[in-house]
Amino acid sequence: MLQLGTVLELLDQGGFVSGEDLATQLGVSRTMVWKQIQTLRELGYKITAHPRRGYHLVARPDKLYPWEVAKGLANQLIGRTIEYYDELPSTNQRAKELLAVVDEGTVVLAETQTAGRGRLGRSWFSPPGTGIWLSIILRPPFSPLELPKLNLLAVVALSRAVKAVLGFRPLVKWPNDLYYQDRKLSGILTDVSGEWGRLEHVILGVGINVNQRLNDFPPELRTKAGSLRMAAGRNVDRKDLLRGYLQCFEEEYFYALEHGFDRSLDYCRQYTATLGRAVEVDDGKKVYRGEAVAIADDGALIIDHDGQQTRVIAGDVQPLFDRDGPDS
Ligand code: BT5
Repeated sequence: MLQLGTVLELLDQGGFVSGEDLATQLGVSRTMVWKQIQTLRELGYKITAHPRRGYHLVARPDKLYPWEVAKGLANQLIGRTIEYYDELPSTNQRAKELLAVVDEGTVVLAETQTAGRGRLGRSWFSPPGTGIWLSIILRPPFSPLELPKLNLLAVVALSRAVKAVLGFRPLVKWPNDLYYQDRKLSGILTDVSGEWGRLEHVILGVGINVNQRLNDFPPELRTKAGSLRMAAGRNVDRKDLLRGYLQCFEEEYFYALEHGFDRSLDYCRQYTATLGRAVEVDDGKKVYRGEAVAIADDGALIIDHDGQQTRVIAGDVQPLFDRDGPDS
């Protein structure tokens, strides 16, 4: 597969490249070059061949092939290895199977998931070609108590990446979602393993809706899910966005390793889809109705309700009204 990336680089000069030149530069036979071109065509690359002038790369497919994502990505850890699949039940599940044999920072990626998972046994809609469904394998030196902050960090990195690549800034919805205009663009599912008090592995699963139109979502999601395309009003290059996300994630993660999570938490407080709103919070044991007033330094949400304040470490938050209040 590495060779395919090299062939593409040579073809990517804009014009025509002769089979002979390719063979010389790659140090292989012309038959081998032809085979590689065929493989690229099967992968969806549009390559024309002219008898005298040679090969010409006309178009690339809309696929998240590792060599495409790696182009121009200077990361030291995150996404240095990308395990790519056309289809998986769930990238988190595959990441779990690979834990023992892959390095930290490995990213497991699938064009579609047949059994994509949300939290608490819920399902995650992951159609082919329109989203980014990935898992990042981490071995962070954090305690399990820091997981809520790591979840938020993953959402912050995505918000930053969208701002950098597309120019608008989606908001962080505590504890694990990215929202734009009250629609969910992305969710995070973290699976962990380790002994008490120590995290051995973290599998950070990230689902990002990129190019879906409203009607691509199943009816039950149409009032609450959104995509970056719907927000931007145009088609979004999934490769650019994914590269941007891996860059922002590494930057945010390295910063937290060195200085802690304060910067990520401040971002959550500033660009929040949760704070200052009347909400209903279900922490799995109890349901609170009140106002989300703060995110604490350990990542917990503070709810003001019935004349008292409660800290919630993990749970589901539903706004009680639209953004503009009960009368809108
Ligand atoms: C999440 O759960 O938001 C975590 C989603 C994580 C998905 C990624 S994709 C890669 C990796 N591999 C996996 O198998 N999973 C991860 P939660 O907060 O429980 O939200 C789930 C709820 O969101 C569902 O019950 C639906 O109501 C809604 N939902 C499902 N698919 C959605 C979608 N594509 N976009 C927006 N909302 C969706």
